[in-house]
Amino acid sequence: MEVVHYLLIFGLLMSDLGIYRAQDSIAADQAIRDGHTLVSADEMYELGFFSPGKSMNRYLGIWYNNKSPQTVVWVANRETPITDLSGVFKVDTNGSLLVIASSNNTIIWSSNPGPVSPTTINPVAQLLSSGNLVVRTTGQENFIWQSFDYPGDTFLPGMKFGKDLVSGLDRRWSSWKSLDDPSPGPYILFMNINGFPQLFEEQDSVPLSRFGPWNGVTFDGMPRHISNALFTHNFVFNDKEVYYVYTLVNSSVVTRVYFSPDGDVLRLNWIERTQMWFLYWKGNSDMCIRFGQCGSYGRCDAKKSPLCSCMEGFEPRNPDEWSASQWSSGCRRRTTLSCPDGDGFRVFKNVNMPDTRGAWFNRSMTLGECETACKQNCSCTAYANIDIRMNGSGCLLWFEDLMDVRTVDESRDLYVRIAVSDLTIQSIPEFTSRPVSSKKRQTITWVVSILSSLVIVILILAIMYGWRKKKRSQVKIPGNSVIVLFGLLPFVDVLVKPIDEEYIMESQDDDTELTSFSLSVISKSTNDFANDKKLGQGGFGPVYKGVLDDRREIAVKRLSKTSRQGLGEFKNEVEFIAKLQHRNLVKLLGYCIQGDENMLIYEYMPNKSLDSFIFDKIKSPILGWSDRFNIIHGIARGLLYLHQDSRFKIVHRDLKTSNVLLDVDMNPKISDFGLARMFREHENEANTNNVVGTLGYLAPEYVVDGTFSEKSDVFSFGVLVLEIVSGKKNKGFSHENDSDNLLAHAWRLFEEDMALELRDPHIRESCVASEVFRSIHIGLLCVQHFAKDRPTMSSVILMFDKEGALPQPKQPAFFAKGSLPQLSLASVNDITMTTLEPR
Ligand SMILES: *[C@@H]1O[C@H](CO)[C@@H](O)[C@H](O)[C@H]1NC(C)=O
Ligand SMILES: *[C@@H]1O[C@H](CO)[C@@H](O)[C@H](O)[C@H]1NC(C)=O
Ligand SMILES: *[C@@H]1O[C@H](CO)[C@@H](O)[C@H](O)[C@H]1NC(C)=O
Ligand SMILES: *[C@@H]1O[C@H](CO)[C@@H](O)[C@H](O)[C@H]1NC(C)=O
Ligand SMILES: *[C@@H]1O[C@H](CO)[C@@H](O)[C@H](O)[C@H]1NC(C)=O
Ligand SMILES: *[C@@H]1O[C@H](CO)[C@@H](O)[C@H](O)[C@H]1NC(C)=O
Ligand SMILES: *[C@@H]1O[C@H](CO)[C@@H](O)[C@H](O)[C@H]1NC(C)=O
Ligand SMILES: CC(=O)N[C@H]1CO[C@H](CO)[C@@H](O)[C@@H]1O
Repeated sequence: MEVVHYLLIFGLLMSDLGIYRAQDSIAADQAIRDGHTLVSADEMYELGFFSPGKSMNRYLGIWYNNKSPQTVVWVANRETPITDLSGVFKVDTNGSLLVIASSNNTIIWSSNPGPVSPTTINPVAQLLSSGNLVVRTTGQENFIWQSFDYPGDTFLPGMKFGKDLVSGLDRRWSSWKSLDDPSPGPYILFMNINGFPQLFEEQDSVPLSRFGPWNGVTFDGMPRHISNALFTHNFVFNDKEVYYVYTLVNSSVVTRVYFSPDGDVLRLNWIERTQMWFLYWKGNSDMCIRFGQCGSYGRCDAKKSPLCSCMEGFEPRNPDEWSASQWSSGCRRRTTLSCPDGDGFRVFKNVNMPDTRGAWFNRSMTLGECETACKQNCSCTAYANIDIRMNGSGCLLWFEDLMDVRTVDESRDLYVRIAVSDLTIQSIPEFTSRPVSSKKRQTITWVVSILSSLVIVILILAIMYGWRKKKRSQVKIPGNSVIVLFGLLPFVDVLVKPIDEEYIMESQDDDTELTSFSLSVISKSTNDFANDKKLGQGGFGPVYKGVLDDRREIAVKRLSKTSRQGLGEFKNEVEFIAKLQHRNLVKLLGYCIQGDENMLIYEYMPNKSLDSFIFDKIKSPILGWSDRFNIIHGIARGLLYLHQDSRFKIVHRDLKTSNVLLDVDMNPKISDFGLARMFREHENEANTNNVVGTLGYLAPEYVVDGTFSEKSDVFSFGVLVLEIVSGKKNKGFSHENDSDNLLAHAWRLFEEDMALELRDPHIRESCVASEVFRSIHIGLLCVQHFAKDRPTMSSVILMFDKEGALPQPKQPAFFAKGSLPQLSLASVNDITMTTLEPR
């Protein structure tokens, strides 16, 4: 059997003999030099020196053998690179692993296995098939040292993630600084054992997200199906250690959990057919995962707008901030508690467990005992079971304000102490609230909860059955069943580039799961792309209306086959829109990729785009002031979401009337993300040589310098508001006074106290003068020349919602007609993708 280990691949320098061969272990008299590698017995992993990304530095690391691009799973000298090719890896006779720069004979890194007696050991280092680099005494099983105890940014099957309470060893992850630099970046993920253990992600020691606590089946708040297909996982929590571990069901599956330099937690699977890593699951995808998003007693629901609401019985602590989407101040009780007699407990269903860092627990108590314990202590704010299996067991008690409560799909009860007078407030039906005193209600609650757990069990069984059926029907495709299950396989070729190019598709959440439509279905639904089904021309190709067999109406965006630039936008659009969910953003239903066809399928917007109303002589009168005001509001909220509320900061870059679609009820939805750009957390501004967008909506700093930021969207928003109010296009605006454009005209009227003159004659009757006036005022604030003078979208929303005085706008950009930029493309049109050369 040993022979198998000695495969000839690249080779290893047998120090004295000079023979190169591959093996999986080295003894104390051997060394691995830069250029040579160790390979694990199953040939899965390889150890040697490498240079990450564009860097020239050399690091000792472990990566997947035979996978391209090189995917590193562990690095020894993360912070101390070797700058030349003189690196040597060896085992010291005392059991230490050493990385040495032989050009100057310096020890760059050592493993320091702790107190090992040098006389008794005869150490050997071995790269196991699990990817674990271990040191042991020859012939003995237990490890003196193992790389699994010092994880970096990759979590492999069999690794323990958490704390050894006896030795104090804390196995936490830290992301790389960048793809070129493996030294620890700002993000860490670790097991926080204060109170009841949970996982925390921190950025520069500030909590970013929280996962857990473990509920017996999975981390609370995570979908349970995640664990089923590929691996089993477990959480061990006893006097000696607290850790999480996962084990593959079929060891031939290649999967890893990766902590990216941006702080994202991703599970990636290797797909042999396409030779690519495929994103299977992403840990922190929705906005509610941001720790404390809604403050104390706030409840976050990613599917709702606004994101945060107060838990029933609570009200915003600071209503002004709250209505401006600044939720961090949270909520407070409507009625103060009068413990012990005036309080009861209200059941909250479908919520995850609040932050347990300050919680108390006992794993053998029943829910009844738990209730008694909480009732007896007036500082106890809530209680719940720990383990959801077997009808629930264990007791968690909270003594502080409840933080980080999110709405989740899994049913789980949290009992929160509330004044009796608040128990019946709002939507929750009578029987779910339970005053302490009422025996009768208690019985009802029991009956109801037994009934509802039955229903849930049946539901779960039904889902599992359906799921298994789905799985069975798809397993035929060799090697890919796992991915097919999650529905996005066709994207592998087109969209999922290697992870270092940051093309990431989310696929895990049933609600955001995109459907793959077949070409024949789409073709049929659009009458074979008949001309009369054409709705218009989008940024990268025509858009058609379709009707599916189930009568659902769809809009089909078809990428022109000739457009190379279009493909980039197409990918961009999918990348963004799939991540975003908001009432005022258009919803992507699925895609169709077959042969050389690339299409995106959207919900159909029966009332077309905003420009088809406001600039149309016949339809313009239909759109009265209240509709217009509502549309302005909706666009503002959609934009605020892009800029601030989503986990990412996104600049749309092409906001205009034709990109605002209207649904049945004339609610606006922002569409066309082909040009959108994502900003990193601390990035505020970017620069481009390729100015794209549509004339008339572009901010001056963008046209002139190519600089864009959220403030360039604010500018476009301002133009849009003035257009909606006036019913006139900014581009091509004409007026008896020839020297004015729309912005200058609006400003002049405003200065002369005649702002209302600007309004569309069609809204004269329906308008509310104060609202029109305020809209013009805010519009003018948004189109000010200097980006720094323009308000952010959150202040725009505040300005709309409140009555107070507004600042005086300064002169708008492009004040005189002649100052509009002279552009190399003179015949520009309203279609996106006007490419301008910045001066
Ligand atoms: C030895 O060489 C390595 C790699 O070139 C370098 O990183 C290190 O700083 C050098 N140490 C000394 C003491 O010169
Ligand atoms: C083992 O040897 C290395 C290098 O000689 C040294 O740095 C390390 O401290 C030693 N470790 C122990 C446990 O003696
Ligand atoms: C594991 O997966 C491989 C490849 O998909 C398959 O050939 C093999 O039968 C599986 N083994 C088990 C035990 O399911
Ligand atoms: C936990 O609760 C059980 C049952 O009530 C009790 O016997 C046990 O002592 C408790 N343990 C602790 C640590 O409080
Ligand atoms: C209530 O619980 C808190 C926190 O565990 C504790 O400090 C306090 O002594 C308890 N009060 C009573 C009356 O038991
Ligand atoms: C769950 O509760 C029901 C009703 O109290 C009981 O009949 C059933 O045996 C319980 N199941 C388990 C696994 O404890
Ligand atoms: C045109 O603008 C000039 C200032 O540039 C102003 O004096 C004049 O009254 C304006 N005319 C009309 C018709 O608005
Ligand atoms: C104002 C307007 O035209 N509204 C229309 C929007 O679309 C729905 C559905 O087609 C129509 O019923 C409305 O009249």
